[in-house]
Amino acid sequence: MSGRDALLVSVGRSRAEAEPWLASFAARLPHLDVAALGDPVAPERVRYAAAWRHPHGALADLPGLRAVFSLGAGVDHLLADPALPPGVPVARVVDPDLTARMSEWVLLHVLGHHRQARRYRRQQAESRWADDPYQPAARAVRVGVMGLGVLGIDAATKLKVVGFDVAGWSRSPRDVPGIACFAGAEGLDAFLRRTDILVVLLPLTPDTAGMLDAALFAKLARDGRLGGPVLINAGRGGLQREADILRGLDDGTLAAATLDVFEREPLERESPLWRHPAVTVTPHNAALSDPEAVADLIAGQIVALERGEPLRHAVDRARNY
Ligand code: NDP
Ligand code: OXD
Repeated sequence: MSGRDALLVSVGRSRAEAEPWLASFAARLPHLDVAALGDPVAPERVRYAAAWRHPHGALADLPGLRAVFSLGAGVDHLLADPALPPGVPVARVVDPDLTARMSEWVLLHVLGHHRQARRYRRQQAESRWADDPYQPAARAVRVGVMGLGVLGIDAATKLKVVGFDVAGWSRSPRDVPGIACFAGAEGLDAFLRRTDILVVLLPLTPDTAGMLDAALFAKLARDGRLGGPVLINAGRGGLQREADILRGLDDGTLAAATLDVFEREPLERESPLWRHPAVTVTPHNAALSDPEAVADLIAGQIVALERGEPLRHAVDRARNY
């Protein structure tokens, strides 16, 4: 084995999952050995790690580790590892390709609820020609985006361009042109009260875990034009209480839901969410990380670090995102 610095890549549980990433990194970082978890690389040679849902403990005992890169925008999968070395900086993906994909998904599903896509699919299956003369204009539909970060701001801005009446909610106060901004626990109720379609793009942290529950759904607007509030979650499954979503859909607290993320993934075949007529399920693919784009980003970050520049897109480990 060489004595060169190494990048350790850990994706899921098998080497096969890591394969496309290994090739992408090796092509961009010829001065490093690019190793998969389990490859024979001396721990002290590992300077960098790039990980997505790695086995907990796999990044411990690497004395030369300078930075850990998430292969996605979220870092909850890394920070949940109690053995993640405490002093090592963690960076996440901020990539225009990923951001654009997420906004496409959000627009698709907000427009689908607004223009009653499920209803017309059902009618077509029944060969039934029936119109709804009371469809509201986009400007009469209030969309609330939870999380005004990289993804939330892009989605909110594009929803505004379509014509929706858009608000956003974040931890600290934000000023986004054209968007009514609310912040913190003190701003949450007012934000929910004016929301017909709730779009969730929050990270999973100890503060946000489980917050999409019955109490929150009960605070959404009851006077909207869609026959009841709609939930759209592409943040993380750990944000939501699925039993409360199902109860809310059945008792009318919620009119419909589109979910890309789940308490347990893959969503179990037995989950009633698959079959509920008011639920749309997508398989955690609202915004996939493209190995080429993300390898470009991370390779650029490593080269910049080696030039002595600060790590870009580092997360605040005390804040958990
Ligand atoms: P950012 O870190 O850029 O933004 C996070 C936003 O959430 C910020 O506005 C932040 O507030 C807000 N926030 C965090 N904690 C709280 C809180 N306790 N109360 C209120 N607001 C809070 O993240 P991104 O926009 O890049 O990504 C968001 C999440 O989307 C990721 O963490 C990931 O979980 C998910 N994701 C899902 C994908 C999918 O395919 N389903 C793909 C990519 C990402 P503030 O502005 O004050 O910091
Ligand atoms: C991400 C994701 O965080 O794909 O990037 O969920």
